[in-house]
Amino acid sequence: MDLLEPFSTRVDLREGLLGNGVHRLSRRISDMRGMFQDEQAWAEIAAQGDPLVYEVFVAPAPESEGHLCHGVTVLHPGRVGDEYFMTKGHYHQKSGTAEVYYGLRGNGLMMLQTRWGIWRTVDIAPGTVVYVPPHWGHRSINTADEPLVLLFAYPGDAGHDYGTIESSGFARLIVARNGRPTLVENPSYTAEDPG
Ligand code: S6P
Ligand code: ZN
Repeated sequence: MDLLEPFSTRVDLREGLLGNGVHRLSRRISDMRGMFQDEQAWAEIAAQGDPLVYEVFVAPAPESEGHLCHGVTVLHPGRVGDEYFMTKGHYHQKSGTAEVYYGLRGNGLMMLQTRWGIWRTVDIAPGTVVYVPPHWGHRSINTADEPLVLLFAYPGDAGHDYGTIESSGFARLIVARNGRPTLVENPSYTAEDPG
């Protein structure tokens, strides 16, 4: 039997997850080509400083069956045009795997969607636990002026499918209207055919 040594990590609400072996991934505006509706605004922001949109800090749990991958996402505040900063969003490659998120700091929402275009939003704030059931694609959106910090855990063998969201998007967008987060239809969304 492969026996992994128990370990702990520490969450810092500004710096993310800290500890030995924590892996840090950063996505800047330039890494998110095609994800925001206003392509001109995206290009201007990418050319003028290319700010960090989010960072993911992953604890050193193996990405394999039986393990729980876990970590912290720090999603910075900002907008591209009137669309709030958000994560790329993905489905799990192994579609029947779920995920849990726990809000640590800030305010925002999770956008959830099935491949056939059923969508839901769930608010997330400090103390909120969001359950992402199997088969739902998910994206986090920061609707506030401070970082949105989320703890997450998902099965180690879940895997990530980014391609579906990259090519089809989500059915709804969250944009600022009169300073308030508002749900609008995504004109470029295409659902998969349920067959
Ligand atoms: C992984 C989990 C999170 C996201 C992170 C960044 O299953 O949902 O760790 O990876 O919030 O989002 P994304 O869409 O770039 O992976
Ligand atoms: Zn996920």
